[in-house]
Amino acid sequence: MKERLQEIKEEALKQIQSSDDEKQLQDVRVYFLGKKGQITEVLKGMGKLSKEERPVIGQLANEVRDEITEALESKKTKLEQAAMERQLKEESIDVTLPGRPAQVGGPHLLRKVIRNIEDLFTGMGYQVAEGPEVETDFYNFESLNLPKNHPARDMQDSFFITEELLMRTQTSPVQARTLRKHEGKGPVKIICPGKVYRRDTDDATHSHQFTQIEGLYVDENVRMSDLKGTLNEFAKHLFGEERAIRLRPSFFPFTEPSVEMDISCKICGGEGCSVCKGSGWIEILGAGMVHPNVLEMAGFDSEKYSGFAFGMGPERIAMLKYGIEDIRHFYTNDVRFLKQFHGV
Ligand code: 2NL
Repeated sequence: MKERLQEIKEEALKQIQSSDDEKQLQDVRVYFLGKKGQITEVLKGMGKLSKEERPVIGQLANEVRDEITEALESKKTKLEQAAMERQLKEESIDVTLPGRPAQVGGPHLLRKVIRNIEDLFTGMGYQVAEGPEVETDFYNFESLNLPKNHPARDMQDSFFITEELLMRTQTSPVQARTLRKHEGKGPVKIICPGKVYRRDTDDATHSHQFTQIEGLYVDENVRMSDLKGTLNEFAKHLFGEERAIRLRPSFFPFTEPSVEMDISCKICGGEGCSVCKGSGWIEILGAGMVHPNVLEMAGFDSEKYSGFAFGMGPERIAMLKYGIEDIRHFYTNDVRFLKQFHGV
């Protein structure tokens, strides 16, 4: 029996040594130390031993059991340490690797065009004014010489919210509100950028939501020549010193007389090409002398005061300046499109 116990011990230690996971160790434990294990098997034969031999074998069996248990424990610890080391190695971070560059954003192209125009006009003494996008029928239409049922309202299909409220179709109501705040006293010199809404079907040149910049200068003795000089400065600032402007008669309900401004075509130098449709001129904005009715409705004496106003679409300006062929590019915000203008 002594030899058998010795054999069990050696065999167990060998198997423990060659185990390489916890499941194998558990099997070894059951096989040698379990209820039906090898040591129990040996102890069953104790009955045949003499009184003197029994405690000796018993003690030896205990020692073998303790040694195997200890070997199992220490192997288990070793396996756990190895697993931990492997995991640490796999999950380690190499802090010497180069970092990923951060994506740097920038203002949207439309924002930049609007800012550029704001900068020019604030340099000429204008102030930037803003107002609500949900507007009353009064400020959006009536105060601008567009009474209810006036046929000129058809020029701007609108999103009405109630009988009296709508999404503004132009930024002019901001100017009408600002004029009213001045309580009949000039000068008023403002530029109004912002979003406007019209019931239009979206395509390459139309959008149901777009932006506008309007300007207004009201004071004593403001004349058409002041308008022309201001617009000339604007055209040269945005499109280049070599550009010429021309004013053509037009119609707006809120100005009289009204004009449309064209700039000379840069692409063909006035010869005529596809961009200017053969005319040598490109339409940029609408303008005119503020209609006396608009001044009176805002509380200004139209005998004493006069003024000019103009309105333009920053999308159109940007499309001409940067050769953009579809207005929808401004709103879909594909970074590949936006990125092209980070430097401008
Ligand atoms: C265009 C034409 C224009 C105005 C806007 C205006 C505002 C007041 C009084 C008089 Cl408060 N006029 N605004 C005047 C003429 C033209 O816009 O084609 N815009 C894109």
